[in-house]
Amino acid sequence: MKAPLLLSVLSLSFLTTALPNEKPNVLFISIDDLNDYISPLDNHPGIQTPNFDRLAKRSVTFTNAHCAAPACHPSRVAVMTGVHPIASGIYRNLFGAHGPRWRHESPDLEEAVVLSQHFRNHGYRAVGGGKIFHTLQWTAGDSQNDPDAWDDYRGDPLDPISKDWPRPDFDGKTQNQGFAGERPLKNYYFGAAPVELSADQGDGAVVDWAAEEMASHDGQPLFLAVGLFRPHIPFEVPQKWFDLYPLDEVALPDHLEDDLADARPHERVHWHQWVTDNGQWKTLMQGYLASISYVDHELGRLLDALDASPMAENTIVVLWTDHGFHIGEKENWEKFALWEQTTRVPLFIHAPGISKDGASTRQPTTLTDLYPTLCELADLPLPEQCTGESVVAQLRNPSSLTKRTSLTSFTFKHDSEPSHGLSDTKYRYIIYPDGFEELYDLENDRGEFRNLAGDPAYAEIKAGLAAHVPLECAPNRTVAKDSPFHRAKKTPGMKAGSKKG
Ligand SMILES: [Ca+2]
Repeated sequence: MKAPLLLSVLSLSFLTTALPNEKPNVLFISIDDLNDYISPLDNHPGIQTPNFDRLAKRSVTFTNAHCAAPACHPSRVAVMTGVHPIASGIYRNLFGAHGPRWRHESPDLEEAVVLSQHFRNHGYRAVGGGKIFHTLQWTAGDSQNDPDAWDDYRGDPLDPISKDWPRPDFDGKTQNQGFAGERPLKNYYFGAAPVELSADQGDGAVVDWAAEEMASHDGQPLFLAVGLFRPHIPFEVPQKWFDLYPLDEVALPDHLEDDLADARPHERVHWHQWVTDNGQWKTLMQGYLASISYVDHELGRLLDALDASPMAENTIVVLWTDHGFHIGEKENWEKFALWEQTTRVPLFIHAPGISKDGASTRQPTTLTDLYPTLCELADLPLPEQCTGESVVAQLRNPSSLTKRTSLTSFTFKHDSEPSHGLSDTKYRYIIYPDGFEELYDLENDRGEFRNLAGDPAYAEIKAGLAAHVPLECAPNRTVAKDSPFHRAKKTPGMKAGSKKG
């Protein structure tokens, strides 16, 4: 899957012409659990994301981009190492780490060069802040970050976000008070509520830190990674973002009674049951939309800071999110599935003098393509470990065709082998280890309601997509308890090393 060397060399000579004697900086923005509701993509009814529109105007929008795995940890390791889960075996979340335990979970990753380290190895200063590798607001110190891959990291690199986020006052209520049945997760972590955030809290604090890094840019090329945590649960942002979405105007996603009758069940049916039993669907949608507008605001502040900095003209800007998100689509919540709603991610790339800004491309891409893309744009060699392909051709000419499909892989809880989901420009194909298949026509069935896999009229289309399913995959990895980065300490709501979350 690697880009042909000759092509890279040719492209790079072009780049050198565009940017004489000066390495481009990289502003690498990661957002957690943000799906395609934003205005440049699906434009969910009523959504207010003016800064994503602003970013879309100054970059190429990849409208058919997919995560490599539909969960935080495996998606992020795949982006930061350039190694797809089918090569590493990291398909699921693995909790209870304090450092890059993934190096010991997968023998294929032990010596992997992290993206930021690769830039350091070639003259860059690499700094990070917020959630880049996996961590959570409520699992202090449970982090898979690699502190050695950065010149500097904001705060504690092995606890990069938990201290930033205050919780609302629930006035002594228990998690189940006033609700039927047990709320998923504990202490309102699966919930929506306004919270007061001061300037030095939440994602705003990470943006402030990044703004200072950009303002003090001294000429050494900079790789700046900024990880924003909302709209990840809990949907807790200031009241003014909730006010944008009055509850009686909140639109639920299109949904279909018995939608799962022709699909394979997922892991979160009981979450949807709790939501509908307690009348919380609109409330949670409101909280998610409010959290999206909050993070849109922080994105705007980040772009303002870039534009006011010495880096304004010579900076590659990449924005990606680690997977899609369900707010009840297919009776699912969050992620952990292989439908397009779960795997499709916002992806925007601006490369000075290269990208056809304001355009979009429907060509499929997987987030493991980011590492080789950034290498090509910055004229760095491509590490042997990388499994993706550069998308610089689509940056130059967004209608430029590829023969590839996207590839997202995941091991479901009760399976021992991975399942795969693939997209071309029109169809979505999913295959599970038991041979069950799903095929959706995304042009005519955006909600993935009608599984066409058994329809003879689509046999050829299905076979064409099935031909891209990998024949061999790394085995599913589990927690490496003998790793020096393993920690046994339990965190609220999570058992160390559990597969939950
Ligand atoms: Ca995530």
